[in-house]
Amino acid sequence: MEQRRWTLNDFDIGKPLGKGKFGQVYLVREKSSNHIVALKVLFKSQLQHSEVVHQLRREVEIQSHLRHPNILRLYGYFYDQKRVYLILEYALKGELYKELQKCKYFSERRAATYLASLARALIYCHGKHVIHRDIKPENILIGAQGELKIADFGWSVHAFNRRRTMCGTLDYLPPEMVENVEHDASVDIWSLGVMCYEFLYGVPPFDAKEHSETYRKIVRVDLKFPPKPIVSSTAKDLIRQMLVKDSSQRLPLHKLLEHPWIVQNAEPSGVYRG
Ligand code: AK5
Repeated sequence: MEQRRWTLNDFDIGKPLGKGKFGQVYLVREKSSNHIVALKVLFKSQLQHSEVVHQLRREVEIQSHLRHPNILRLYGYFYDQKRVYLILEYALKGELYKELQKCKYFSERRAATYLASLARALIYCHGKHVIHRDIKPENILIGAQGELKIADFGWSVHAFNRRRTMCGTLDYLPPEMVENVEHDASVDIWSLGVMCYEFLYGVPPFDAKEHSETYRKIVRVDLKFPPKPIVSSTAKDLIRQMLVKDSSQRLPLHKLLEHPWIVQNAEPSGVYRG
């Protein structure tokens, strides 16, 4: 999929893969190469707010510079009068949150393998001064080999771009973001800590019925480990080192890769095959 001008006529449209924010995603085949990709269709009428258009432009710009096996590729985009189309890598095994729902929670081997692959993807992003800020199972897909693919950069920013208002779930956000103070790449360490907990327990750590209750738990770092399912103390140690209120004290991602729980449990190949 080289750089060129695309139109809808270049693709055979297959089954819908799902409905994301602002649009529908289809499995499609590029006619001349037979390449299978995912095509996201965004309606311009729903992108009217200049804020969203700005965000989309920024995202396409950021994505075009990222190449990593654990980050879903954005190959290109095109548009017509009514729609904007994003040409995305197709992730064969679908959505991570569905896998988690199906299994309820993951084994330590699976969780550690996933965590290490996400840490490597984020180390790569941070090296390019991109902080993701929206790491959660809903934004992660699974490729043909079982490898994770961070898929949605809808809220990613370049590191010099700080502070903004938020909407949606608070569950994965660190104290400095829910309190809307300055933040940096260490926000992604926090979100990864939340994900690690969710992989092992099936629910995020600050989950609550009320938004206000989740907010309170996050800012106090009200972290509790239920007795069931049984989780090793090395896993809990790692989670405690990531979910630290003072962002400068969170375990750096390269140290996460050296943590005993990761070293002992993660597949060296970086791929969980079950
Ligand atoms: C939209 C409006 C405003 C930003 C955006 C950008 C990059 O991935 C996006 C955006 C994605 C979305 C492949 C599967 C899917 C599935 C997706 C589509 C995922 Br299911 N099996 N294989 N994809 S679902 O939408 N990704 C993206 C790099 O909409 N940005 C501002």
